[in-house]
Amino acid sequence: MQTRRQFIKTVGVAGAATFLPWRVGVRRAAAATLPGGTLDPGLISKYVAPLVIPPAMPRTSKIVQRSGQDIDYYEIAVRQFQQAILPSGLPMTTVWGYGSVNHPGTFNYPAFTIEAGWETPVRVKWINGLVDTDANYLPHLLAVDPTLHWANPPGPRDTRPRFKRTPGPYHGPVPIVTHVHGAHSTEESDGYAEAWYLPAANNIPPGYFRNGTWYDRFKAKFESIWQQPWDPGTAVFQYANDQRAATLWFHDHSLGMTRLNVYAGPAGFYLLRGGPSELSAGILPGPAPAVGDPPGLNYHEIPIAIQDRSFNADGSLFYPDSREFFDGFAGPYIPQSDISPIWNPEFFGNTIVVNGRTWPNLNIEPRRYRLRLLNGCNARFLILKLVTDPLASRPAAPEIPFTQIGTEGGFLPAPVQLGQLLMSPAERADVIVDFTGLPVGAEIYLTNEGPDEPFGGGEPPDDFDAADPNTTGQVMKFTVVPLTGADSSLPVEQLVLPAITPLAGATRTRMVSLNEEVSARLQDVGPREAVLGVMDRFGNPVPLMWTDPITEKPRLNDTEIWEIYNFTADAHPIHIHEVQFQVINRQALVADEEGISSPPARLVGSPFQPEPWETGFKDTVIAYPGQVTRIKASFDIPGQFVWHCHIVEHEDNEMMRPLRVGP
Ligand SMILES: [Cu+2]
Repeated sequence: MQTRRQFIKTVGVAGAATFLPWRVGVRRAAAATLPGGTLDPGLISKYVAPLVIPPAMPRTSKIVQRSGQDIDYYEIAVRQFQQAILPSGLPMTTVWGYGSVNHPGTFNYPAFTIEAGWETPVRVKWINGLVDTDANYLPHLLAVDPTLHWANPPGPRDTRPRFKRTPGPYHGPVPIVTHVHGAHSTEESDGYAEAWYLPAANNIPPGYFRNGTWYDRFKAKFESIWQQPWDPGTAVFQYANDQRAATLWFHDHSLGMTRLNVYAGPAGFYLLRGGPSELSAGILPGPAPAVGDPPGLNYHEIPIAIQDRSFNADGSLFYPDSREFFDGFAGPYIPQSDISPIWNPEFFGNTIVVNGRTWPNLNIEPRRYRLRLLNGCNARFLILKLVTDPLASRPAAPEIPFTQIGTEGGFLPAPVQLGQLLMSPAERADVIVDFTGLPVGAEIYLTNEGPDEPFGGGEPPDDFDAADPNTTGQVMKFTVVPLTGADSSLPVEQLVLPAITPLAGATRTRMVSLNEEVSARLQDVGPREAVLGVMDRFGNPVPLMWTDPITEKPRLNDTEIWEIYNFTADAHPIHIHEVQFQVINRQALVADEEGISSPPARLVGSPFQPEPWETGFKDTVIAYPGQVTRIKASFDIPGQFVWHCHIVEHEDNEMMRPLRVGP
């Protein structure tokens, strides 16, 4: 959603890039900084703190089963703590993060990495530990808008409550529920948005709902299957890990407050290894962190979570506490109008935080590295490049290529060499970067040329301005240090990736729609909410709310094509739970000069193929404005799931719908 509309000229980014020879020299560029908190991002020194490589999460125990595979068991809480996100000299930041309750040193933002083995189930007791030392609940770090359709513990739960006057933010106990993004989960373990739970605090106000509408049902189901109780303030989920080896991640998914819970910190990598869709050990650069590693071990497989954040001068996280921040609209709000008082349609931070630190540096050896990149931003699309001059005019010529080998659902059918990586929120890129031959002392910068505003496709500078080169246009630095040992990983030209078994033919094609709702009563106010829906047979979208009857009801084991019609001005990263899907193609719709399609939808031209990096399995796909995006998925686990936009501000305000597989 944006006020500035751009003409959508091109789609995606060019795969073929020219690589310039090594060069040095830094030029100054100037651009306005995004508004944010009271800490000027220009005052934050870059590349002074080392990148934190999240260690592996230690298990609580191994559960030995009489029959079948043993289970890796974890007890992981979300807690509040302080962390040095800003460089030394600046204050610490209060954040939330996951950690093992059996290992007190493991609480970190982002979380330590869960290392999962193929077909070895992982069971996690997810604990809502958002309490103080007296076991009283902690309120949210950020302003919770109680006028959305949200968890609403004061009740009625999981509703859009009614108000006689415009309310302030909710300060009560915080619901959480964790979703492993990309996991082939059963319903009771998927982190359904209405299966949230409050902490088991001493002072939960009387009459408050302590868990969401679906919690008790999933609790009963899990307990009957696995004979492990869900204690108050917890949920126990189990993941079969019966999917392709892949880069998954976990984060909060509570109804109507995911944007705030994730922004506060709880997220981490979940790496599934092994099985027939894995490469033999030693082919790719390694090692990755493992439990029990000696200190000082050099890692050559590194997960990198990129997030934008803003800060206040006291080190606290900044996130808007009023709608006015977004578009200046100062009211009247609900109930005098239909505009929520606090919710912002999107938020763009003015710093880049990588693995929990602003603009870190990683010392690298002149050899190959495997980087597992995650766009963990709320709303920001990233266009990443490796360059030697972080302030070069944009677009910069990429100087070191990425060889992308995997995406959300595991390895691609073949490596793809790319000059830049386009990543929407929640997408992952598993890449090899070859630093071989670089001189000791050389400095390489990971830069971002995505826009400091909603993305609608295309490239800078024609379609949008690249991110501010001084702040959000920079991500992290790599500094070359001497090689410590031979690189035994295969050169990328010799890589052969595991085969892809395409999904069977589809038995049904389903048309769904992405829509933006403006105020019904006010003129010249920006978006009120973003809405998913279906299509009627005349090509008109039928927007539907979270509470409308379920329309996406695949039969068990059916393979379906979903045609995602985008009637908004922006690209949306669409995520479907339970499945890893294939991108079939995209096709243009008749659109106005700004690239926006108005109903009824009319297809134009021929369908075009997915990008080379979209040819594996994915769980999140960019649906561009003025287009239909076609994906194919096989729904092989029955139950209640969701599909949604992964711009989490959208997801929180109606851009999520239930998905029911089977009866
Ligand atoms: Cu969206």
